[in-house]
Formats: sequence, structure tokens, C-alpha cells
Amino acid sequence: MTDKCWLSESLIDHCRQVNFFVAADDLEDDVTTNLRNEIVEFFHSNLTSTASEADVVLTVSQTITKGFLIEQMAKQWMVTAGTSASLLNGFYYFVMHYHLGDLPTTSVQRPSQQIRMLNQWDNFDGTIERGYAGKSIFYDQNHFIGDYERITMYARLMSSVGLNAISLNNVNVHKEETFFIDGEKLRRIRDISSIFHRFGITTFLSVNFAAPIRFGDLTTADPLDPAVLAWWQRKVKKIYAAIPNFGGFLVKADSEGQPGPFTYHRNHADGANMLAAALQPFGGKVIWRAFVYDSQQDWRDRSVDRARAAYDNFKPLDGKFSDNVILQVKFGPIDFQPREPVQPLFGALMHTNQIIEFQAAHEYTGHAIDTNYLMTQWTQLMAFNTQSQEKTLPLRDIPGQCSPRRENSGIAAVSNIGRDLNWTGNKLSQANLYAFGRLAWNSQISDQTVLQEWCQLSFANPDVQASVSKIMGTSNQVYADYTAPLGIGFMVQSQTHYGPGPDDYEFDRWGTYHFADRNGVGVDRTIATGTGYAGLYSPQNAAMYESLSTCPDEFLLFFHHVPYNHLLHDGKTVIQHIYDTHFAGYAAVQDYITLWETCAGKLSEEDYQNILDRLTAQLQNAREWRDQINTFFYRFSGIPDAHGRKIYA
Ligand code: GCV
Repeated sequence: MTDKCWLSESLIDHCRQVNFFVAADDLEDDVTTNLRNEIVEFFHSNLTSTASEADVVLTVSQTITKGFLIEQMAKQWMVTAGTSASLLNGFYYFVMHYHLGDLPTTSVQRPSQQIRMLNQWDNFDGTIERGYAGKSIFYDQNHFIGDYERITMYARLMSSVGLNAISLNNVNVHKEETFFIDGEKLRRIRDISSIFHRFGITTFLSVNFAAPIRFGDLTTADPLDPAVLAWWQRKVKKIYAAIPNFGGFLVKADSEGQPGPFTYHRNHADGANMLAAALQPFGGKVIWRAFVYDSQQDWRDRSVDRARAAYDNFKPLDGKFSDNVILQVKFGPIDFQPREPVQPLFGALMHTNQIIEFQAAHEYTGHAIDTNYLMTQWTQLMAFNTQSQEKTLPLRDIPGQCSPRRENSGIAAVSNIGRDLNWTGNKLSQANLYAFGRLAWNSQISDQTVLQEWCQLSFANPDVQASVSKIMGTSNQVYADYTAPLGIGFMVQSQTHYGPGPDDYEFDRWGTYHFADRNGVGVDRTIATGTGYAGLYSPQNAAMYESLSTCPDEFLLFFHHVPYNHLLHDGKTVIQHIYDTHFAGYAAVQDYITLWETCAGKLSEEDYQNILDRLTAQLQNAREWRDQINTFFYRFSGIPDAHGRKIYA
């Protein structure tokens, strides 16, 4: 049976005795109908016919503008929201926190981020790009699976944590998916979209910029050619005829082989604005990705720095995008690494709608084999002060404060779910899906608070909750320690992005180098002697990263090339830090296993074994990282471990 994740059986049992009343008057719609259905069918609770009989009264009332209000009045709880979608969010919030027992008598919940989106990287053939939890729940072998029960459960999980948008196919739009925007495929997309709609979630599609050519209708996709705009207008009209509440397009253009406006010597504002013009009459949006870089780089040429690419491409276009275009920018300048500084476009773009992009999928973060609670990293990134010249804002406030149209801003994550019965491959990775929703809704919330919530909702036994919380609480740092010392990044195997491959990328075309040699390691991105990337930040942040004395150690090798005996702020040398973290990483995973084994018999055998198997595989991975990375740097540096531990010379 499919795992219910944090909407567990014990939560459902707890809600069974609660009586609900739903009041929407003339604001009744598909979502309120679905809410009643959820109460009865999923939670097996009762719907009363009058408000006075209910324990909980759920009301749509336009007196509330955003989010929802929960109040305890005499013997009743009142949940009130301005829209049916927010009421549904409020309902799930209520049941989860009722079960947790932490509802205050009055609580106002307003979403921090307006668009709270998951990006599926699912392909029509059923594979998922960078997916580690089985095949797609939507597609298989170029067919729509039609497993509406599964899709409904996914929509429910999303809505329960306040997510409100989804894109249904990979941003790398291959041959078959190009045709999702028309014909029978569009009708099947409509069916999926209507499920999400009932849960207050808006559907988007990733589109192929060269679709007018791929459909065989035109010989060009030039965004300034009126025939191209007319083609998209016709397609968009058909889409809205089928799906009136369609959200719009997500576009990866001129990146890693995807077509885009550069082919026609046009810029990305030309490309995005053309699609935006076609969508505008229907209220649709274009979410345009800033992940544009030269993926044919020559490693010999050190003047090109991939980290600069998004900034160099998009900063000059600030203010040139239409109101219904949103630039979706990865959190860091490279690519979802275990440790990366915040992308300097954040705080520099002042006239462009923005979405911050995270990756819940574990591409560089352990493939859902190694335990990794990503929320730890996300909250650190969200708290980073961009110190922008015009406004001093942490990253979490950038979308809302720096987007000209606040409603066209937010955060997105690449989803980590697949057809595995537990959704995320590793049971513990469910926490990242839950946490992403919580972060999108409340961008101030701490990673520890969310972890406690998730543990208590997901596991009934207090010992298991405590053990999981202990393991996951340190898991993100442990993984970063043994894979990405001091922000170096990209020492993974190039084919899989899992396991050590310290030199795999060093002479490659992807622009991801660490420049380790016998004298030192790291990328000089300073203004004084390097690529100048550090200078893309606000003056305060640029100065902080530029100077060895103020650059945080966790990003030292991202910004500087230093000798192995360079001293970190704690007085340790770089080489000793590398050895220590790699030995400690392995030891930490050993401790995880010892702790986990004390949980045997205290949760379902399936979940126990799933987690044990993953931890066992993680230990093997941590061992490889420890020995290969330590040996790699020992061979270059010739410096022995100060503690005489085994390094395979
Ligand atoms: C969808 C990285 C991944 C690619 C991914 C790309 C992107 O390069 O390795 O699989 O493609 O990011 O975000 O577009």
C-alpha cells in the first residue's frame, strides 16, 4: 500500500472523532466540494449539517485576505480563510497540529511565498531525470498511466503543506513531451490538472522553445517573428479552452542543449516576453529559468567562470521582462551543490519577478541513499543577507520584496517523488518534501522545528522519533563534510553524480573545476587575482568573500585557491580539515547505524529495513569518500594526517 507519509494512520485515527462543518455560501467551488470529500473519505471524520454541532467550523470568508486564521472559541475551533484553496490548506494545518497538540488558541498563518511550486522532472517514457524513487507516477513508456488515486494522494500531500503549483514534465523537454500542449496529450494533461485543481494547486507545463518547428508548422522559432507569436497564441488558446485555470509555461532555454532565443541572436527577455504575450490574455505566467551557461567550456581557458553565467546573462535584462514573466533562479551560482554560496543575482535584480529554485531531489546530495535533511541547508541559504544596495534583505524576502508583481514571485523545488511505495525511495527523504512545503509557507521557520513536526507526524514511537531526529539533525552537515570540503563542490562521479570522482570533472566541458595541484586547491574567484565573481555581490558581501580573513571557511575553496597549509579560522590547516571531516563523516554514519538498530521492532519492519538498508549503503559510500578524497589530497600535498590515521598512500 502507498505510504501516507505525514498524514499517517495514527493522525487519521485521532481525527476520526472530530466533527467538521464547512461554510462557503456563494464561494462554493470544486475545492470546497473536495474539502468535504477529504473530511469524510480520507479522514473518516464527520460532517455536520449545522455549525453549532461541529467541533471545527471551516469557513471561506473574504474578510481574510491571505492564508488562514485558526481560533479557539468556547468549545469550537474556527478555521477561516479568504479562498477555498487557503481553507483547504488551513484544514490540513489544523488536523496536523491538532494531532501534534501544539495549536495555540489563536494563530494567523499567512504564506511567506506566493508561488509555492514543485517541478517534476518526469519524462513521458516514465524515467525521471535525477529521480531516485522509482519511475514517474504520471507516465510510463510514452503513455499516461492514469493512476488517479496516486496522483490524488500526491496532490493531498502537497496541499497539506501549503504548496500551490506544479509543473508536470521535465524542463528538458524531449520529443514526446513537446506535444503535451495539444491534442489527446493535452486532454490527458487536463485530467491530471483537474485533480491538482481540486487541491488548490495550479498546473504548469514545461515547453520546448522550438515547438513551432518541432510540430512541423514553422521553420523558425524566432521570438520576434510575428508568425511565431501567432503560433503560440493559437496553442495557448487551445490550452485554456481545455484547462481554464492553467498556470502557464516553465522554460529552460539555451541551456544544456535546449533550444532558445540565442539561435536567432535574440536575448532572453525577447524569448520570455513573446511567450508572455501569448499567455497574458488568459492570466498565464511564464516561468523562465536563469540556469543558462556555456556547457561547452574549455578547461584550458580560465577566463570563463561558470559561476558568473546567470548574473552576466540576466542582470543586464533586469526591468526588461513583462509583468507575467518570472525568472526562476537556482539558489547558488553553479548547480544545487551540497555547499554553495547564494547566487548574486538575488539582491541585484530589483525590477524582475523572481522564484528561488531548490532541489528536493537528491542529485548531488546523496541519491536518497545517504541521509540528508536538506532543510538545514535551505534555512541557512534563506537567512543569507544579500545586503543589496537598495534594500538589506535576507534571501527569503527577496522574491516578495524585489519582484514588481508580488503575486508573481515565490519558490520552487525539483520534486523528489517517484513510484516507490514510500514516494521518496528513502523513507527519511519524505522529510524534505514536507520541509519544502513548510519553508515555502513559512520562510522563517527553523529546520529543527520542522524536523520535530515531521518526526512526530511520521513515526508513532517516541524512541524512533528521537533517533530519527538525531540522525537527520546532523545529516546535512555530515554529507557536506565528506563530499564538499570547504565549498569545493564537484568531486562526484561525473556520470551519476554519486560517489567520489575527484578528478572526473577536472578536464571536462562543464566548467566545474577545483584546480587541485601539489601546492594547493580551490578556485580563485576574487576581484584582485581571480575571475572577479566575488565582485558580483553587494559591496559588503564582495569584501567579505574577497578577503581570506573574512571569507567563511565553508566557502573558502569556492572563492580562493589556497595552499594546503593555509590556516582556517579555527586554527586548523586546510589539509587537516579535509582529513578530519572525511574520517568524522564515516564515523558519524557508523553511529547512525548503531542508533538506528536500537529502533528495531519499534516501527513497521518495512520502514525499519528501508532505512537500515540505505544507512548501510551510505556507510560504504562514506568509506569511499573518506579513502579516495584523503588519498587524493595526500598524494598531491604529501602532508600526513596529524593523527596518524590510515590513508592509502
Ligand atoms: C534537468 C543539472 C542536472 C540536469 C538538469 C539541469 C537543470 O545540470 O544535472 O539533469 O536538467 O541541472 O537544472 O536544468
